[in-house]
Amino acid sequence: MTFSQYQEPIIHTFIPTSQDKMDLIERLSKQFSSSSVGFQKGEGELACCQIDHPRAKACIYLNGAHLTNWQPQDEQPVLWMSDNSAFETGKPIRGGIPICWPWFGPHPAREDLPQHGFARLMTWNLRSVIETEEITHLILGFNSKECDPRWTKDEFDVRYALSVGKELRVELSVTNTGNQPMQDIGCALHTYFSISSINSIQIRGLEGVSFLDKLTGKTSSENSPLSISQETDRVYYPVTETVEMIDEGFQRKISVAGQGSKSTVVWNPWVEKSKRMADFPDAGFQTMVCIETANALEDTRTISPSETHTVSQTITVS
Ligand code: TA6
Repeated sequence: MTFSQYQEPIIHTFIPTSQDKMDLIERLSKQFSSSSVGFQKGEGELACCQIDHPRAKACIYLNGAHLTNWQPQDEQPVLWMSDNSAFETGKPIRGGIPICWPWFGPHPAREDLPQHGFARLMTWNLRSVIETEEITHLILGFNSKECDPRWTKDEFDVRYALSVGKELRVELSVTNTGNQPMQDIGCALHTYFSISSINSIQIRGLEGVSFLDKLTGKTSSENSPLSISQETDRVYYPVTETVEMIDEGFQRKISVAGQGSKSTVVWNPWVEKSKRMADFPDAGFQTMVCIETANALEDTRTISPSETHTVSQTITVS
């Protein structure tokens, strides 16, 4: 079926089925498969949604609502994936776009809670698939009733919308469904970009912006575009401009536009930290860099009862 036949977007809304015998993949296929969307057991037999749209290919795992691949038509893959990543329910996937929520980094008060929150450890529900000539649009979600009560007392509904096409837009929306404010909510769309070589890129748009160097604890700013030649772990704040990465080797510019966020994280583990991460190849630092649209450090948010806070990242390649 070609896309020109579509007059209106086709909307498949997931209607929870009763307890049936079909396994997750069959159930998803029955509810949502269409010309650009299919479901299969991916790495580690985890359920994943494969998108094969004329404008772009993509792969999303229900584990963490984790986008592991986005490749626009006539482009190389834009996201970096670790060859050593774990693919196990409840474990973070290394690469693509991990969703860090409802805190970024270590939990501010509790060592027993996972780094970067629990959203990337959850198996999310697929809620809708919309297809048009330009994009395939998915919404995944979960709510506080599905969470381990040890993690949080807040009541919420989390939605993650992906618009996959010539450009990629990912949008994390949180609605406070309780009657208490949700305090100090942090997050990061922790995007791993695939690059030709760490020596061939330059990051623009952060010149003059203050950043916390997490390796030294010092805050400073630089007036020139950022090149990376050592371990880099910086939280820039306040960021108001689109961040651009120029990749001489791949002859492409990747633009990262954030909304609902004033902090951007730039990370490359370099040599020693790469060796210390079991799910990260020793040489992996040479072909990746993270540019993360975040609510980190002083940019965490309070979400009032019945309020919705949205953070989005729009990525374009030229
Ligand atoms: O965003 C940068 C960072 O906070 C680094 O400090 C490093 O820990 C990275 O995230 C990866 O964290 P992860 O828990 O995914 O290994």
